Amino acid sequence: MANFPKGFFWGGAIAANQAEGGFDEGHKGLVISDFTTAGTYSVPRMDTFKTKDGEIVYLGGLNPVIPEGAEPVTVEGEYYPNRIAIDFYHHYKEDIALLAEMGFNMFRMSISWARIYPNIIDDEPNQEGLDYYRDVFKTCKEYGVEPLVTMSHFDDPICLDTKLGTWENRRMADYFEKYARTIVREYKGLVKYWLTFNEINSQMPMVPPSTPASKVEGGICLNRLHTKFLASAKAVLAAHQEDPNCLVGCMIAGGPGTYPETCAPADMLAQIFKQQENYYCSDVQVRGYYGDYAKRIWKQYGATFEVTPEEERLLLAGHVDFYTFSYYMTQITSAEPAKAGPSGFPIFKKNPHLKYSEWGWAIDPDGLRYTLNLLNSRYQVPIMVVENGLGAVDVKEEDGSVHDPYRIEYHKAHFKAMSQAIMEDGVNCIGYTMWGPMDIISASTGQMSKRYGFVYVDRDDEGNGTLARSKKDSFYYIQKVYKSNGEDLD
Ligand code: BGP
Repeated sequence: MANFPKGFFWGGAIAANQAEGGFDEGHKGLVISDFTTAGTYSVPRMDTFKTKDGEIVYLGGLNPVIPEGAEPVTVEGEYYPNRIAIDFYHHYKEDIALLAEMGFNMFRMSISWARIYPNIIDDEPNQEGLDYYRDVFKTCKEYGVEPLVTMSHFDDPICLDTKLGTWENRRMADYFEKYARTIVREYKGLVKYWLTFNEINSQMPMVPPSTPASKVEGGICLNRLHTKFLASAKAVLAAHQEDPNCLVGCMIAGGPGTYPETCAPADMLAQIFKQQENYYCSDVQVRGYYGDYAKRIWKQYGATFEVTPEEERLLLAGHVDFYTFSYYMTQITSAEPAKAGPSGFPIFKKNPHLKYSEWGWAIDPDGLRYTLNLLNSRYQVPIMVVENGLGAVDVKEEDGSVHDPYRIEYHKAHFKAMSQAIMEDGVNCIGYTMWGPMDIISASTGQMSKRYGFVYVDRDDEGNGTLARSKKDSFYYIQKVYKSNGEDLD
């Protein structure tokens, strides 16, 4: 029996703000990550702003609240790694050629909204931005690589937060629809697969509902998410109108892969609640309506927004065509709530059955099989794993080689688990795009040294290096796997 079905998509994924650079080129508008400092595993990244009184403030966390009237500011002495990133903006031809050489038949990337509508409310799109992505997609086509394009990957134009009232403003859904319509129309025939918002559930309230801050922050997050659901539904409808052949998916962080800490009933209930939080976004986006448990979550976080009958109809009509998710790790849940770490991410208890990466992420290939099974039985739509990989420190040898057996082992184990889920368990998983096929800037820490790539990029955590690309050992392993449609995994 084959390991993977014929026509399976094999690829890798990047995001504009973590790879492109060219932050002030091509008439692009500014985005929040242009003002996000570098961090480490223990030092959180910060966004730098100047208040209307001239005070410099550092804002952290996943959902920072920008003081009224504050504007982003470049602080001398700070390093902003996303501004140049790995300069995919100028290296895309070389990079896509390397991906094709590895046998990629799919490449997930994102369009930066600010390259298309620098101020969101502009009447006309920015032609330079349109031309840039057109050439990227044409290059993919020349190599037989199918693009999978995320419309929004942690990359909101900054004016959204400073001038347009954040995602709490329901009009954002209309602006997003306009943007989606423009890009789908523009790239019809070049791009068939789209995703609306990357890891939309990363905007879920992070603080445990029992803490006082959660009542304000949590309510705001859920209200903002509601606008994003409306925006996603509008984008799906617009995309289908513009290009009836295109398919639009959602993108969820992590999937519902969690384990109860013990078999105590209270831990099991905590596990179910945690999974419901993970289903919160995908239920709306895939099924077209909020799950019954949403009422409990709204109450816990003090969310007070109304869902109008018109919005209900929109969400139902604008459900997505397929489900995608990022899979890095599983988590432990227990009745005792997780504490928030320095960068706002909760710190979960360690699973004694698993090994952990240098950045503390659980390595759990079987969890991928378990997650795929859960998702398949819940949604019954095609699934793609659109992020997965090992962030690790690589050593470049004198002769330029990089020996990364740990990365090969990681992917091998995940390929095997994915194969079992598909071929033995019957999961309808149609593709896999690992994270960061060439090294890029880490989203959580801003580091280059957290490398996922099969292609090494010469750049360090302070912005030094030639940006030259070279092949790691894993490059040849992946080439063997992808070119054999997963037949040769060893
Ligand atoms: C996901 C994001 C990506 C990516 C990845 C790895 O959450 O969608 O943007 O960066 O995680 O995380 P990191 O870069 O922090 O290692």
